[in-house]
Amino acid sequence: MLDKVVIANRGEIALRILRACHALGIKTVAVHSTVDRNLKHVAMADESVCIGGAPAVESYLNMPALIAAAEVTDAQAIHPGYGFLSENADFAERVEQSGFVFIGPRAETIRLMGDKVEAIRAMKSAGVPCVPGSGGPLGEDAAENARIADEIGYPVIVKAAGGGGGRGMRVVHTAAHLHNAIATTKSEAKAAFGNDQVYMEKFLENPRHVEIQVLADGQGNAIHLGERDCSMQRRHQKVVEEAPAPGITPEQRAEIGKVCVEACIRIGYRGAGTFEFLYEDGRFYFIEMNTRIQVEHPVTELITGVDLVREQLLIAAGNKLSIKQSDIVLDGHAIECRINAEDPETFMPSPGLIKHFHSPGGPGVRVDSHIYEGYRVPPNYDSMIGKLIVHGADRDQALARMRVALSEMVVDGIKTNVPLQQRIIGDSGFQRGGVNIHYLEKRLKEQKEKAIDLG
Ligand code: MV4
Repeated sequence: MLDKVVIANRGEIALRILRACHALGIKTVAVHSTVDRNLKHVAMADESVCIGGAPAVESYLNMPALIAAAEVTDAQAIHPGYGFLSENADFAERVEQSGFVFIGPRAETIRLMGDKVEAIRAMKSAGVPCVPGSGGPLGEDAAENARIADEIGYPVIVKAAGGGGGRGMRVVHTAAHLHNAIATTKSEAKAAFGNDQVYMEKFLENPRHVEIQVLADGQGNAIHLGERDCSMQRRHQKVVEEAPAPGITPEQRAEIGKVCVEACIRIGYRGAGTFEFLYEDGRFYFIEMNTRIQVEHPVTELITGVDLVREQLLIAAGNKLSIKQSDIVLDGHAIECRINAEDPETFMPSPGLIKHFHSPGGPGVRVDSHIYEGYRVPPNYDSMIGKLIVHGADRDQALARMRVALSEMVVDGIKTNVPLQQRIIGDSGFQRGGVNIHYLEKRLKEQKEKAIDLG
């Protein structure tokens, strides 16, 4: 087993990783920026190291400082959490070259999945269903690109190979706009990612976002832990996630899950990973793979009973997977509401001092949060201050528990999106289940127009 782990992150996920380490008897090193000395996990860690200034580039993105923190504390491994350097292949490589274990896939795998053209190529050849598309980067020949788009059928979407997560993409509805859209996406991609490669896919108009969680040991063993539905999003930021996805049958789950497991084995995947799919008209279309632990991992934990961060640590220590596919039995339903320090109407960040905090509780209620009374939310980072996750025997019970839990949650001193989450949980469309990725933005737009109507 590992002896000591550096937690190269902050906030709720740093605390989540710390707890998993301590439960395995692993010592922890918290690293933090100058404005993050008062983070909860810093107080709980065995050791802590200040790695730089408030801007993330000086601290949580500062590779030499993070590796130095592992060196001076004599740690063996670095857990990157999510965001920051978690999907940076160069960081993974430098961590390993410095003699430490990167808790995640091999650098080569991260690099492969970071190039969306190569990721799709690899997945397609491993038998994963993908969106009909160019099957490779677009060239300079306008007539050839027009032919590809005609064959796919409009509308199409032009995406940057270096993008992902909603960055660097453009929908094209007619042939007249294609050439310009490609040129613009290319030049934006060059500036944003230093890579002007773009590719084309059929634009799916009303899909759901359904993703499959996997675990693999890099020694020939892999399992899937079912799916999550993350369709409730705004501007590519997930707001509510749930597992299982409404309406997905056990047969569909087993089929797509098996495909993902076989792909993991084929590419020698190691660690926790997520296959992102668009789901439309009963079919799955692969779009991207995430090579990190994800924000929404708790909903999978609650329905499977598997501690995913513990499994990441065990795999990184060189253990074979101890869980078999037949051990994975889904129990009930879980829903997660992300709690953000933001104005629930304008979505403007709302950092500041938390004057009062009352955490919800009761059966099937989990709160993953680092906040406490007297904690000051800094303005420098993501506005997520925690996650409220509930489990129920079925979706209705989970919804009821979330409604009560949200009503118990008190965060005073700053604005939070709790009122927005209450509206979502009370919404008849969400209660029915299976809404698509455009649902929340449509409802918000309607609400805004209604407010104007009323003067
Ligand atoms: C798409 C799509 C429709 N058709 N690809 C946005 C985030 C990135 N992961 C991929 N995205 C999309 N790709 C095709 N071929 C629609 C989206 C999309 C989206 C996807 C998942 C969750 C929310 C979304 C919001 C807008 C657009």
